[in-house]
Formats: sequence, structure tokens, C-alpha cells
Amino acid sequence: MVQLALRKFPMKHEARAPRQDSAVRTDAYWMPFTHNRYFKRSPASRTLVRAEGAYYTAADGRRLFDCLSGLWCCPLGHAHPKIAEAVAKQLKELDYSPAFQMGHPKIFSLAERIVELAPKGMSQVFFANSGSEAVDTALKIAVAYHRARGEASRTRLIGRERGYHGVGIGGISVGGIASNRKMFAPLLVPGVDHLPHTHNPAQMAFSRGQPKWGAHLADELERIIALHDASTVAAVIVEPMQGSGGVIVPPAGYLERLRAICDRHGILLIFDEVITGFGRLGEPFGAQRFGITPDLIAFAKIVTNGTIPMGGVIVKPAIYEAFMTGPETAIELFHGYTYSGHPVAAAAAHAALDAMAEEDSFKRARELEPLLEQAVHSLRGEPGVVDIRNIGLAAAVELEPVPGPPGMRALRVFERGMEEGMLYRFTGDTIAMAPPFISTGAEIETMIEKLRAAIRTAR
Ligand code: PXG
Repeated sequence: MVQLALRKFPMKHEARAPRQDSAVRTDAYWMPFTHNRYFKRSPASRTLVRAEGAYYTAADGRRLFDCLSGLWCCPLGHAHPKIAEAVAKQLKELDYSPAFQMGHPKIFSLAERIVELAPKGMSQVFFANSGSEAVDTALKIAVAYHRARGEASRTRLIGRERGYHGVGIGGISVGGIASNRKMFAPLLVPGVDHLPHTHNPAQMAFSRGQPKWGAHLADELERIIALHDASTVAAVIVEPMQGSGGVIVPPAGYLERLRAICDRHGILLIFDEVITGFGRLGEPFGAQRFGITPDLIAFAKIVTNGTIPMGGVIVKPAIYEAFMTGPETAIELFHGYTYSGHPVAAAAAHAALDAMAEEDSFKRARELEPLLEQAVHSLRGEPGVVDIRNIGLAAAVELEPVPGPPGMRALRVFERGMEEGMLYRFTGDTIAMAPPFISTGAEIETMIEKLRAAIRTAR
């Protein structure tokens, strides 16, 4: 096994090894969150050239089932005719409109539609272009809100271990994934603390849906607040379900306690719903799935079905109103992006929301949830499977690491999956799946059966 690991991972002296796909020129592209050198040894099988519905086609002709809906973002299926048509039309009608001091009809109406989908009591949307920007925007709004209300001492932010909030300076600071932080240590925002993560395999391995154990972990927030004093704390940010961390589902009662503690101390609660927003948990937002209304929601990804970048932050009226003071001709919030509320993204989002309504996508996700749960938990007992987690249309299978570089086992499963027509997502030794809402039951079963076979061979 160790030998295989060494052979597959190029060592320093192997860096100039001949490439298998010499026709593909990959050198100039520095790939994000990718093992660049390993990838570039054999890019054709992992170069995607087409996508339709729930399937990709790779450059080597292989058809791949899209087990993670792109990167959690394309659950309505690729090449959705309505979205494609809306985008093409928008490019001819109004391709760009200045984001500052100007507006366009589709962004006003989109904000209204998003507010309608949001939990009751939320009222305005600020637009960004990605999840990372949405998160940094939410953090800035939270700190500025307290200042606007005369509580300028409330500057501290509290994130959570294993949390992923994108890659902006704010997002990695409140995030809790060490590898995303350690190289950038001097840039991390000061005055940030972290809640403990909620994953305790001894207490909750193989839980279906929300684990029953762990609500008390929210009480750590009281301890952190006591340490710093509530008057210094601006906001708590959590993903209702930790996606990138490996589908870590909140224990029953945990989010309720976070909400109550924040309320008690005048602290804003931010839900990062970049993954859970727009149906992944069978409701418009995780907030509704768990019955908790945060003060701010960061969203991105599914809002346009992943077609055109868009993100944003939804807020409660008290937050918006806190800024609406001073002379009417003064800018209230010194924040925004050239492409905030981009017309083409707005057109894509309208079409995606239309499709979600027409296809009853959230209901479809709810219907498929028990099927995915049943299928994925049937992998319990397969070699090296140490935990299985699921909620909504998301699931993760955690594997015991094998000797060699970290993540080798999941990499082997991933590669085996590719040979079998499955595009799984792996991080560390966890395989994550978040299939499209348009999947059939048979496709979900096949996704799991091929995973079983891959786990058995890729030991
Ligand atoms: N917040 C959360 C909760 C996310 O999951 C971001 C913010 C950042 O979004 P942008 O659009 O800036 O990337 C994310 C992104 C994975 C995976 O495989 C997850 C993300 C991105 C890529 C891969 O789990 N989440």
C-alpha cells in the first residue's frame, strides 16, 4: 500500500516525469485547491468538456454522474434550457449595469423573490459574487451594524472549528480548517474565537440525520462570551450543516441553543448557507429546515444553479434600518463590488428560481432524502468505513486513513469512481455526495453501489 502511495504521488525527483497526455497544455493554469503536479500528469480524464442534466463528459469521452452537483451548486442539472435561454437573452438586452448609484429591474425583483423564500422576518438582500464575498460582506455588516447603533466595542467574531466560510481574509479567520489558515497566519483577523466542532465519532458515528448527542456543545458559546465579555462580541457565524468539513450535521437542539445564547447577549447570528441555501436540505434554507431564524444569511451557489457567479447576504429589517440614518444623499454602507447584482447573474437566478418552483425542486430533494439515507448507510461495515453522515440531499462517507500521504484512501476511491463513471468529491479521507435534485432513485442507488465497489477495491 505504501508503495502504491509513493508511485502515485510524484516525489520531488519525479517532477519532470513525462506526461501521459502530452497534447493537453496545462502548465499555465495554476489550479485552485488541487494537487497541480499530480493532476497535470494525466489531465484528460479530469478535463470536462460538456455537461447536460446530471452528467458530465470528460475529454477522454467518459460520461460521469455528477455526484456533488458540480461543487454543490448545480442541482437543477446542467445546460438547463430555461437558464441558458435567460442568460443568452440578458446578454443582448442589458449585459452590464453599474452596480453603484444605479440599478436594473431584474435585481430589484430578484431581491424581492429571495426575501420571499427566506425565513419570515428577513427583509433585504445585499449582492456579492461568490460565497467568500458573501461571508466577508456578512461579517462587515455585522461589525458595522453594532457601530452604527453606538456599540462600537462589539467587534469580535466567533466561528467554529471545521467551519468553511470561503477563502477571503474574513472567511478564513472565522473558518476552522487548519490547512486553509496556517499558510496565511499573519493575515488572520484578530479578535476571532472558535466554538468547538460538533463531530464526536464515539457519540454519533453512523447517525442518520441529526445526531441526538451534542446540543450541550453550544454552551461553549457562553464560556467564550464570558471570557471576552458580551460587549466585545459582534457575531457568531456557523454553517447550519458543515458541508466542506464533511457533512457534519448539527446535533438536535444545538442550533436552538446558539440562537438563544446570541439573543441573550445581543449578538448577531449569521448562518452561512452557501451550501444549504436553495434546497439542499429540502427547504429553501437550512434556517427553515432547522426552524431557526438567524439575523443574517450568506448564500451563493444554487441561487443561479452554479451557472453565473452570484452570492449575497439576507438581513433582518433592524440591521438594514440601523444604517438608514444621516443625510439621504450620504452612502450608508461603504461596501460593494463592481459585479454586485450583475444583470446576467440576476437573469440566471430568476430562471433558476422559476425552475425550482416549476419543478418543485425542494420537494424533490425531500423525497430523495430517505432514499439517499437508506442507500448510503448500507455502506456501514464495508472495509475502512468509520462513519457515515447524511441530511437532506447530502451525505459523506469517512474512511480510515491508510499509510502514506493524507487522503490517499479517498483519492483511490475517487479515481476508481472515475473509472466507473462517477464523479465523487473527496477531501481528506472523506467522500462527499450531494447529488442533483433531478437525480432518479436508480441513479442514487447506482452512485452508492459504485461507491461500495470502489471502497472494496481501493483499500
Ligand atoms: N461558505 C460555505 C459554507 C461554503 O461551502 C464558501 C463559503 C465559499 O464560496 P465560494 O463561492 O467563494 O467558493 C463555501 C464554498 C466542497 C467545496 O467540496 C465547498 C465549497 C467550495 C468548493 C468545494 O466541499 N464551498
